[in-house]
Amino acid sequence: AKKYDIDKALEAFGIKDENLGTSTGAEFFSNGEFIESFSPVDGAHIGKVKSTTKEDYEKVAATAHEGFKAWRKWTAPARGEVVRQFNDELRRLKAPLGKLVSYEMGKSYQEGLGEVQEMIDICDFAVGLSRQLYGLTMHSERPGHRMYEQWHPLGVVGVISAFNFPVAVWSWNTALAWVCGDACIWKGSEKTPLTSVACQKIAASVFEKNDVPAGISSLVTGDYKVGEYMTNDERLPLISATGSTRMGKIVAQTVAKRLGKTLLELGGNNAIIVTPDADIKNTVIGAVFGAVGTCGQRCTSTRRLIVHESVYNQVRDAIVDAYKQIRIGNPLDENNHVGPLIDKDSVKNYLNALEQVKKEGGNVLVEGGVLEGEGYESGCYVKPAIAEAENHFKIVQHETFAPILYIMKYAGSIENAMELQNGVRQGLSSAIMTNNLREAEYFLSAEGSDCGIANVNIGTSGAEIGGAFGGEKDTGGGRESGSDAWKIYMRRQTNTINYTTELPLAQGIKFDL
Ligand code: UN1
Repeated sequence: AKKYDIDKALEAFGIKDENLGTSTGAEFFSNGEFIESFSPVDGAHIGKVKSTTKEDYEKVAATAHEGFKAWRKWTAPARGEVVRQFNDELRRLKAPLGKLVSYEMGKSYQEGLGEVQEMIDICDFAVGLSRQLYGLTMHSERPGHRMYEQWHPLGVVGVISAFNFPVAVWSWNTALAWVCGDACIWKGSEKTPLTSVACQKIAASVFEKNDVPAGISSLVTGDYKVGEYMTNDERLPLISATGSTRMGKIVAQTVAKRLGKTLLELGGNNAIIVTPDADIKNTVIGAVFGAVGTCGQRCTSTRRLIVHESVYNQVRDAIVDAYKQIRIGNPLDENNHVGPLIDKDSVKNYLNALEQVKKEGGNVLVEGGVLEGEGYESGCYVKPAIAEAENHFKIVQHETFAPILYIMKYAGSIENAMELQNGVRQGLSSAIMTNNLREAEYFLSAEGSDCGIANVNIGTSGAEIGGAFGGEKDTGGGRESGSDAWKIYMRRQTNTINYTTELPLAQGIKFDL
């Protein structure tokens, strides 16, 4: 296969020099150590980006804060127009950005394109939203009074995103926050620093052309220490963070200490329930894509398959059979379904999980393992595995960010499957495969799935941007993307206006002077 020319690819975004890493939009600067980026695709060193020091961060936060004061005075549709132009650039750069995501992160090129498509979609959504930041009006209990609420820009929003969706999750937050009138400081994953720089360059070019104040799109780079600058910063009223539950608990506590707000999108442990009335063909497609897509590194990846005993053997055999067709290899080659894991630490976690499930009594149906030889030199390519396991196993209760699918049996009614599905700490995505209306409606009812996402006859992953995205319990409770998720990026104000010559008090209180 022809080697991917990273220098040429980066040129598409205007990335040339090496002193990249911290930016308020107008310029890149940094005094920190270099963070090296290695591609999991071929192990190549593909670039380096400087990390953000405390002093750098101070400059970014101060600029963003100043920028916000000007940006909030722009009308929302005018801010929407900037996002529209940003979206034009995304459409123009969809292929190179999708490829860069694929090369730096390791997901298939199709999925890299899909991720950029999510950016395009959320920008479209945000542009429309810029004319729909509606508040309610209410009837006052006092005569000659009018009451309504309005939504004002919130301030500087901190966005901490993960390697697995290195560009889309940033845009879910920023596209909305920008039309809402906020400035954003983004810390992307230190595992995918080049894609962050590419996004920042695209935004900066459009923002500059439109004389958007400096700091409205800001980028910081680094590990958890840079995240701590953000979570401790009182100038940031909202921190939106995507990542592990462990990380989310730390972020939540730190931000809560200063009474800031958090939007958390943390781990999942997503299951598909397969009932006796399931369409087996669609079940197989949904489950296999859910389990092995993005090499099992989506928050929404299918981790568990809960299958009714009456169809268990049939479903198990069909899925094991489907795994034989999976092509693992260079994700830029469109013939491959599955690319590498993000890095060797991740490979270690994958191997540990496989060992653990055996130790706990699991029965491996499709053996895993690390691939070696030509095309697999990075050491990050692994075989998607399936194990028969029980829900209470420690390893099944834990989210392993890798293509391991646990399959388990349920007997009797849908209630039993529901108990298994909800019997984990995480609550992001869930699905049921059934053509039985009663089962489907039960699954969607108050007694049903306790997840933020509950699907019927589709898998657990691949949510559209139009809905609110997020989940309950250890998933953190946040909602981003569509529906009314925009409200968290604004502050609500209730206004009461008296247009009479009297001053009546609420609750009928008399106060005569
Ligand atoms: C994530 O894994 O953090 O629903 C986001 C999906 C994608 C987004 C996943 N649209 O699978």
